[in-house]
Amino acid sequence: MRHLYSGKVRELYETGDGVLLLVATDRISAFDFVLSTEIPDKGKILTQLSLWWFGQLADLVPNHLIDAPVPAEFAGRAMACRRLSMVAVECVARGYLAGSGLADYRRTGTVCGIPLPPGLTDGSRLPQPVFTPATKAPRGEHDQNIPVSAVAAQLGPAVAADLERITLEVYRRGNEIAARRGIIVADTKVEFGFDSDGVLRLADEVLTPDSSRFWPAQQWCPGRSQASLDKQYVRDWLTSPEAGWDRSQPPPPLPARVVEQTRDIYIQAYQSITGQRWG
Ligand code: Q0Q
Repeated sequence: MRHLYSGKVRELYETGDGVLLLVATDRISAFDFVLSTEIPDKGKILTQLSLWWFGQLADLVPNHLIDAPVPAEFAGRAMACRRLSMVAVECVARGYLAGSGLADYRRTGTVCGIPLPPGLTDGSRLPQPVFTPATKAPRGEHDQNIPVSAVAAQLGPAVAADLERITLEVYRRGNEIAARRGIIVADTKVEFGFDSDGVLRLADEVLTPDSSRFWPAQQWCPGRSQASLDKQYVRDWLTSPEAGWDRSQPPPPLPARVVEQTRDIYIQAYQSITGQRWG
């Protein structure tokens, strides 16, 4: 097996017969650091959630999954995929204002050149979801938001229109399904690639708390940063006096109770979204 890429919390391998394995680890990132403490089963839970979402979205768009065996060492936390020619654009859909979208709005009143109504704030729900593409930044840097016109210049207007349409459809369906379970999907990032027949396919992971902002709907309150469904315990502990984290240094290891609380949240999210019990 050949190791191709390392991401913050994921690895990409290629098997001997050309099958790609998208492997999720138990690593967790916060404040742009990969923490030294792992969350047991996080890789398995998010992989199974992603596989469930691919099934829910199969009528909207073909995907990169193939039915191929996964090595025992990655059991449950790897997706076997066909190799695609990846689209070099981060396809993001936003239904709410946060992160780089909020920063762009505060600076320019727009996101990716799309004018938004005045008076919006952190966590505001947008009048309708917007497609906000970004360039793939080098490791350790943040992606740069770009206008759809730049995607059309790079890939052609037809492909740009397909990326926008499908990204928004994936977001809408994901947010609708999650909302019924009390979870707001504020935004999500999806990746696409072309297969050897030129078919555009949904790739990577989809609608996980690592690729999306998951907010508990009951705690949604525009005007401040929203509680993250999966990472708030980690963030709150890291910024607590108990942690004593010197921000110029890597974060300290997490206490066992924070690890267990976070693992429980991933299990609860999986069970409530998919309707299937974990384990
Ligand atoms: C591909 N990645 C992501 C990544 C670091 C994953 C390239 N079907 C595919 C896929 C997929 N998915 C990729 N390439 C060709 N065919 C996925 C961003 C990066 C670790 C894991 N990069």
